[in-house]
Amino acid sequence: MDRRAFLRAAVPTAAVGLAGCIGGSTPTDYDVGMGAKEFRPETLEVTAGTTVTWLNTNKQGHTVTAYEDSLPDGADYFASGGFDSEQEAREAWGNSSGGTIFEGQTFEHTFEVAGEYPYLCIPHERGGMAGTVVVTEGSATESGTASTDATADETN
Ligand SMILES: [Cu+2]
Repeated sequence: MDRRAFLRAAVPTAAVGLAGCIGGSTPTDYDVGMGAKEFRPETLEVTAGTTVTWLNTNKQGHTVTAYEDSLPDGADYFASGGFDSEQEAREAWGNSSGGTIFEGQTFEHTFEVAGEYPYLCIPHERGGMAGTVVVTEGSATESGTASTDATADETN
């Protein structure tokens, strides 16, 4: 295949991709924002099966790194950079700032197992930058249960 022809053909697609990822405004559809030294909100509650999106709303680089020892039984490890363990994530950060989420970038993780998931930002660990995702049992079909609970609260 003629390489020049291929490149010409590929340019429009690449341009669209860039517009979607970088050229656009900061994403507004996220669950947890990263400030200078904190996650907002610090504690997020979701139902099992929910995909949580973190967005770095700050100029500094941050990480989302799960505390491995605190994960619920059977839960997948998660860390920005895609590392399989906390040790791996910490080593990568120490070696080359691996796993950094830069300004305007997002990180996603889907939580399948109920329980509490404490996590931290490695570069700001000493500043206390940490958060928790609380995953409760349930699915979209349980919205009826939630409204029942709300009604019960009102009558009590
Ligand atoms: Cu941080």
